[in-house]
Amino acid sequence: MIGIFKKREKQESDSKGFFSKLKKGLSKTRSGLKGRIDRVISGKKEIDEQILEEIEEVLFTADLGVKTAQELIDMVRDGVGRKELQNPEALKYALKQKMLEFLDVPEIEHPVPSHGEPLVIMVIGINGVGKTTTIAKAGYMMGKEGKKVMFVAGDTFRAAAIEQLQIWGERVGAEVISQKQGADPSAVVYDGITSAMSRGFDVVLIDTAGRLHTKKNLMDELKKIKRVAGKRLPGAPHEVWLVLDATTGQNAIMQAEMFQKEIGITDIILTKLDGTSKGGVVVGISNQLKIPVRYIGIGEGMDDLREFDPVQFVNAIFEESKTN
Ligand SMILES: Nc1nc2c(ncn2[C@@H]2O[C@H](COP(=O)(O)OP(=O)(O)OP(=O)(O)O)[C@@H](O)[C@H]2O)c(=O)[nH]1
Ligand SMILES: [Mg+2]
Repeated sequence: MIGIFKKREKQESDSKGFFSKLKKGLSKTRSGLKGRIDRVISGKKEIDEQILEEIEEVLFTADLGVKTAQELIDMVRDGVGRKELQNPEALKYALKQKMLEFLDVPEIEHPVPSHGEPLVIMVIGINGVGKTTTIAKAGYMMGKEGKKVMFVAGDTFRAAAIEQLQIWGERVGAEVISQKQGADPSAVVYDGITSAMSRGFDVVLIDTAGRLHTKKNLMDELKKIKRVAGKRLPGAPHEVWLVLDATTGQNAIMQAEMFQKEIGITDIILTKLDGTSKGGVVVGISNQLKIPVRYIGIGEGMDDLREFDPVQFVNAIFEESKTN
């Protein structure tokens, strides 16, 4: 039987070290957003039309996406019009609060495995966004929690993709189920889930291709994998993680819309937040897609994936030292 809906466990995080790493990684985003806003309002006592126009420009070029930037601007103009946002500090505070509101996206309901069944997670996204690395990092994290983790090499398009997953599996202590290059990914997934069920695995992470001959091929293949997984284990894949590369900015929003429409997603994983100036895209994705950003990647190491914490993120951008 498929369980009802799961309540996400809050991951314990070693906040301090991670927060400083997050802050460092987001320094370009911070200077592009908060830094520019500070320059616009510095020394000003009141918000006038010229300031409003300059703020508009900052927001429209901060990779938030047009819709989100517009909503922030409307909020600011409204507040100024109603004389609620008259000084620069109030304006900054209001922007921060509104971004937090956008980032507060409820979990998407999805089936959970019944007792004794593995949690099956399908990981999708276009090529190069960080799917395989995310699987490695997530597997490492789950292994540390005492879970028995399996990786399934569902990207059979390239031999190197299978090898890459095998290397990661060895490194993080996860079992890897694979077949040779060119094998039907759905067959590999079917075998993987069967093996995980009979050998008591807790989690199955399915790696998938990011590029096939055509976009239609890719979508058809992902749909088939999803279907076959559900046939083998009703409810599977319980979660579908879409991996997006933060450095692609607003393009990531378009990718999310496409995968959401074609496949359906339960969680977004945003990688490469370290060093990008386009971190504002997190706010745009959350507000536009209403799919929660579950984890963020801030480096290439196996320890560089963390649960996304909106408060921490906004504080890192607006440079405050508190983590909660
Ligand atoms: N800086 C940084 N690099 C990352 C992060 N996540 C992944 N990468 C790098 O991005 C590159 C692509 O990662 P992969 O995991 O191979 O991406 P993929 O989506 O599996 O790619 P395909 O299999 O080709 O579709 C690698 O060099 C990773 O090390 C991150 O959070 N930060
Ligand atoms: Mg890959």
